[in-house]
Amino acid sequence: MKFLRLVICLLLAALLCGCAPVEEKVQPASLLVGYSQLGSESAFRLRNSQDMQDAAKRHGISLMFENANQKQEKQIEAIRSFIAYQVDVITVAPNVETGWDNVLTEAKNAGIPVVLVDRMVTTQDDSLYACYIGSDFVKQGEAAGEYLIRKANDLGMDRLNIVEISGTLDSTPMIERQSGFAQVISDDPRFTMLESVSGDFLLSKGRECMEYLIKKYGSEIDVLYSHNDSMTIGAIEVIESAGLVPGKDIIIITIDGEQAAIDLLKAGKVNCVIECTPYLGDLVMNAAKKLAAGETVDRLIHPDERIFSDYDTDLETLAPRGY
Ligand code: GYE
Repeated sequence: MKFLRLVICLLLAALLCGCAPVEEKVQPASLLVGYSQLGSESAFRLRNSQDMQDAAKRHGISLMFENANQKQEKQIEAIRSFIAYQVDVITVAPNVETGWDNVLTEAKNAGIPVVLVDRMVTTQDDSLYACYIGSDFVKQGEAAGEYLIRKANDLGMDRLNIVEISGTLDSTPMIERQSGFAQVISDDPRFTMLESVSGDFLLSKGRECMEYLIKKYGSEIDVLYSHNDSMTIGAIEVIESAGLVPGKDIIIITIDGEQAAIDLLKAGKVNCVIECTPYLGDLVMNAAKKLAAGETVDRLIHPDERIFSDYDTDLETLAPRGY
């Protein structure tokens, strides 16, 4: 009883002197975002994963990160777990473009907005995702074609045989890098596409593809158009083993812009590196915050990207690429 009297007296004293106990400052609940990452197949992908996690921390967002290791069914499982957790926003880098309608409809029915990161999906129902944040891959393919035309003109070459090592079949970057490049060169009679083979964005498969192409076409090959730097690195090992000089006997155009590719460009072993930035985290987290607040965002959000080539004079001043 005495204790109760003491507490009441203390509370009365506090109230009288206006220093009532301060309300516990309630932290706003941080957003909960789910990210279904497709895998770990390249330096680009590893950096994208890290950047998404770093950006979530910078933005005070709780990120549920799931890596599917190149398996679409694991991405679908991850999205279903995000729905069960009732995350505020779902973000996903879809490995391939098809097969998403059912799970994205489940997200829509759960009232959870979806942000596509780095790759698109093919669907008849545009309401299944709020926006796409990533590169314009058609533009990247077009840039590759435009570089090749410039190089052919400067070298005065009237016939060039091309081989293409493409990315993961049915993935947006593979489809659009191939179409963008073809759109630019297909009307030019100097260019012949000998063959396109898929290296699945993997260094090891890039090596296998180049072994196959060199065995089949040998010194007929004038140009290698490779959809990512990892495959290019594997291909260059094979080109050199065959006694050919990369960047001279074979003009090499590659995409991503990882440090290793820039180093090859500086060494003259690659001729053109088209940047495809993995640093999408801040763009994604900004969009997630807006969507969670009920705001709309642009449907397509492309990062700024540049082209590096043997025409550049600033290669020695480039900042480290970070991937
Ligand atoms: O070019 C490659 C990665 O989706 C744009 O996927 C990305 C591509 C990138 O494996 O390195």
